[in-house]
Amino acid sequence: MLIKLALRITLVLAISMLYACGPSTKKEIDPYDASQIELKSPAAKTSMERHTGPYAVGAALNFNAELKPLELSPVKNVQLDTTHKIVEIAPGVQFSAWTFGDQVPGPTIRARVGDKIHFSMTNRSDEILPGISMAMAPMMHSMDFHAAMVSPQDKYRSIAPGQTIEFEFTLNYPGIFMYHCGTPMILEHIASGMYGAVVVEPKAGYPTKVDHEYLVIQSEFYVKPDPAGKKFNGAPLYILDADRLKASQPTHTVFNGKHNGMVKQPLTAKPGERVRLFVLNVGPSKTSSFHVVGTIFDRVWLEGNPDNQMRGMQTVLLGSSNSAIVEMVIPEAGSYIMVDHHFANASQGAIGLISTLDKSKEPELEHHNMEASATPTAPLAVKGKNAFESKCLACHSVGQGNKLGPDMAGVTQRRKDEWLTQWLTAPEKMLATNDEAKAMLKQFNNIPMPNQGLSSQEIKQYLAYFHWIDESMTATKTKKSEASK
Ligand code: HEC
Ligand SMILES: [Cu+2]
Repeated sequence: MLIKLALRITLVLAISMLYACGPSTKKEIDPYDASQIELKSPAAKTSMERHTGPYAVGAALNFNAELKPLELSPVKNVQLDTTHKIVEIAPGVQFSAWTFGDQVPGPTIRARVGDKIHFSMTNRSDEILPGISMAMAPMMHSMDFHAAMVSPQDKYRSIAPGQTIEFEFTLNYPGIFMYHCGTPMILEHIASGMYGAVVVEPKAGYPTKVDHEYLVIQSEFYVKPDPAGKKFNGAPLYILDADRLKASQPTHTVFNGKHNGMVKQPLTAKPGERVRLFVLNVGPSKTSSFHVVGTIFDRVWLEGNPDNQMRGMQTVLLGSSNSAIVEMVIPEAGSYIMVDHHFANASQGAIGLISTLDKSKEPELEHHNMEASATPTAPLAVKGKNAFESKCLACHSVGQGNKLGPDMAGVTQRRKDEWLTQWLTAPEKMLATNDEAKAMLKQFNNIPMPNQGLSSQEIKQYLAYFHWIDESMTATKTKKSEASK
């Protein structure tokens, strides 16, 4: 009995001692301590043996915004060849680009801390791609991985057309790391499209669970029509504008390589779901103030490393080659707008949507931002636009689909000016007497539009604005169909 009691006391003592001095005696190991990370890698090899076939090969590669889950092999074999190619960066803008893996941005490599990347690349800028026998002189290129810790003189050396370079490195830090061509003039190689991302997960994965993972890369283009008037598929060919590039005056600022690309094809999520965005600002010269209209970033991991955590952020500021993982909840049904909150950049195309709606139901979405970047010049229409934005946007959109009331895009095509004037003067009278108005009321959940108390002069301004909208949209459409001829 006594022995038992003594035993029990010693046990309790031992446990409490463990608790008391546990944290202070246990040495925290810094996961980034030099003893914990791998700094050695074999020398790069170059050869004249060229890759043939596909330009991008590897199970760890992702080609779209939606990322596949991590592929588990500890060595990731990745082949990304360089090509010269024409890519459409905005409707009708065929740009003469240089690529990794034949796309802009290049494919995304997904891996995890401790993995080795075994990389190989053939400079295939000398291959003549179908339809472009035009002058895009083959040239030297190279690969610079921000995810690596290696000698740049060894691994990042430039190779000539037809050459292949191969090297290996270990991923030591989690994050979203840029890769790009490092051949002088680096600025020109990046602005021509030679960049992409490596997403490196922490060894034990992320500390949160999400329903969707998407990649958003922001970048600028600096383009001008080819001075010799060259065409591609009937549309004018655009080339790099070196003057604008040096002056940091982009013509397009975009997400994932395409002007308003994710407005046309929104990322999707359901109400209540948690979304993880891997955001990288490539630049080359602008800063991004990344924001999602309608929600708050629950967590922001600067550079994509959960060690660098911030909570409850409205925007995250990303310099050239900075990145962040942002996680947010989609609160309710709607279209949440991703923008660079430097609105001059957003109006150049850095805009996209995370939508709970079926994208096939929102065919007019793409028009919206053409409106945002354009402004009428006629004074009457300008007044109409300003008045519309302060009095009507609560219930109406222009080209963004129906809200409480109908989308105003195309309204002058559905209704005569006379009808619109009567409607705006006294909607309640129209709802009582006019069959079209009655049908519309039914369609809009029997919510009557309140009389806005507008004067006849104000109504003229709204009509001028609506006509300008529909005319500029037709103009855009005609331009597009000419381009596709
Ligand atoms: C409180 C919400 C609300 C506000 C504010 C509002 N509207 Fe409306 N509007 C509606 C609704 C709802 C309808 C659809 C008809 C109905 O249900 O009464 C409508 C219909 C219209 C139509 C007819 C569209 C068509 O396709 O025929 C026009 C034009 C219009 N509104 C213009 C305006 C203008 C201009 C303003 C600002 C001065 C404005 N509305 C402010 C709710 C609103
Ligand atoms: Cu290059």
